[in-house]
Amino acid sequence: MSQRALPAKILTYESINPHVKRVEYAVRGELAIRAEKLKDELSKGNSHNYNFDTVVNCNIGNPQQLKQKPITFFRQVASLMEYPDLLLPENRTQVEALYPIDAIERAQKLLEQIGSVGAYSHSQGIPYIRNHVAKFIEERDGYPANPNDIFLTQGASAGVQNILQLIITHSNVGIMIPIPQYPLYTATLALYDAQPVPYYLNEEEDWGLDISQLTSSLSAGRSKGLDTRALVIINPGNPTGQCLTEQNMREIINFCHNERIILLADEVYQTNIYQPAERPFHSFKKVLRSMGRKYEQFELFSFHSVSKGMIGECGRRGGYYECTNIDSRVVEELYKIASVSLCPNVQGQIMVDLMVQPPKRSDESYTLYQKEVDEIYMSLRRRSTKLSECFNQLEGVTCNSAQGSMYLFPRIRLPQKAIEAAHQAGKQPDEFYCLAMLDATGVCVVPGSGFGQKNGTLHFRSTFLPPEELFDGFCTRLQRFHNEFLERYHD
Ligand code: DCS
Repeated sequence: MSQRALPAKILTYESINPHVKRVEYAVRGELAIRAEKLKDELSKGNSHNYNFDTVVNCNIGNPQQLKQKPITFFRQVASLMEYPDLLLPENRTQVEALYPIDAIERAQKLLEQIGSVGAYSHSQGIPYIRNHVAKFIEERDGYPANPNDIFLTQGASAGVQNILQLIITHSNVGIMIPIPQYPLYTATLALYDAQPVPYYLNEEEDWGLDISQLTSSLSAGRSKGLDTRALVIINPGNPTGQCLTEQNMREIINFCHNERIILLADEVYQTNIYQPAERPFHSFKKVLRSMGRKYEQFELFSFHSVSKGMIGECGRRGGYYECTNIDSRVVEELYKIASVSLCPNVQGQIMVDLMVQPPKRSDESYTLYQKEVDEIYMSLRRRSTKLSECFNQLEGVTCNSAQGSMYLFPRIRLPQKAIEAAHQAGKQPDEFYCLAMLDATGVCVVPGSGFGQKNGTLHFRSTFLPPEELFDGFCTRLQRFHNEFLERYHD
């Protein structure tokens, strides 16, 4: 009897979950992989093959990878939490010589509440820290917050994934997402088998959000038979950097209210605001509360993170989400989901505590803390302007300034010959351009196609996080590359 040969492996590319295969995440995609290879080459001393001796990662909003220094007070507390024997009486004199008294006191209080950072904590997040988060939200917004509605998470990513998982009940569920968007959203929708319902941001209006876009996008989704249940807003935007006006936010809330749509407000860049007078940050929670009783059942999830702002503690994986007007039985189910993963990592939770309760004016650490935050902020603002000026000088490139966040999303216009060459190479034209830029300059950016863009337009996303001293050289190299590229593919 002939036996059919079985594949050697049970788990093959063909046999895994097809939803996993549909996931795409450009921020760590082909460009980033090529950049790692180049770094490896350079570290082996092969720099003579290239026009540059360092690779600059502008592909990811990861400030400390690009030498941003951590906030001293935060690391002081974290280090005492990591090694609490430093707080024993016999070490006191030495520790007081090294650490300011408020860092010591903060660590002592946290230790009393938490115990060892090596122990699992409450699944929803340490209650003491959730109280601080609620207080922070109350002070930011001027409206009450309930610690029981707050979930501490492994970065904002884990929170977004949990909430989308909760909302997606079948494969015809539609989730409204901005285009361009941060690919966490399309990736998670692919994973949980739901359908993106794209709405387009308006590049000509500084990437503003036009309510008529929401209406037409919703009807387009409905005409495809989609059950659209939620709307994602990224404010300030990634990759587009826009910051919504309060009036616009009211319109969005009103739209969701009329259409019975849940709002997901991704507010991880809430302190990365570069035009604070014209475009201050408002949280959706605050705007919602200011709209009165009519909206008292309005369902909102808001996300925040320690990865962004002036903190940039991406590797700590700390964040939280707040549930507003969510049915208590649904919150219980979210607790159950959180408990399946036991708890968010404890050092990440501590970082959230420090973010929401930084040193106060009367504390010993205040002056240094404020100086560090101000320096990072001013430098980010300068860098955002310098880089957008640099992009705007390139032929055929236009770039809006960043009202917030850490990114610029310039539009590029490529000659037809370059577009044909890209297709011949099996690449998207923006990807082709970005790969050529990486090979010529060592600067790694992400093609616009990874975020979505209006048909017929091409972009790339660059962070403005590299250290300031690299900027001039960086712009000169970019200029040279761009001119050569245009010349090579001249129509
Ligand atoms: N939401 C937005 C809008 C983000 O930009 C990011 C990270 C996250 C959520 C998730 O962050 P954490 O899980 O670390 O809290 N931004 C990615 C990016 O575009 N570059 O770096 C990471």
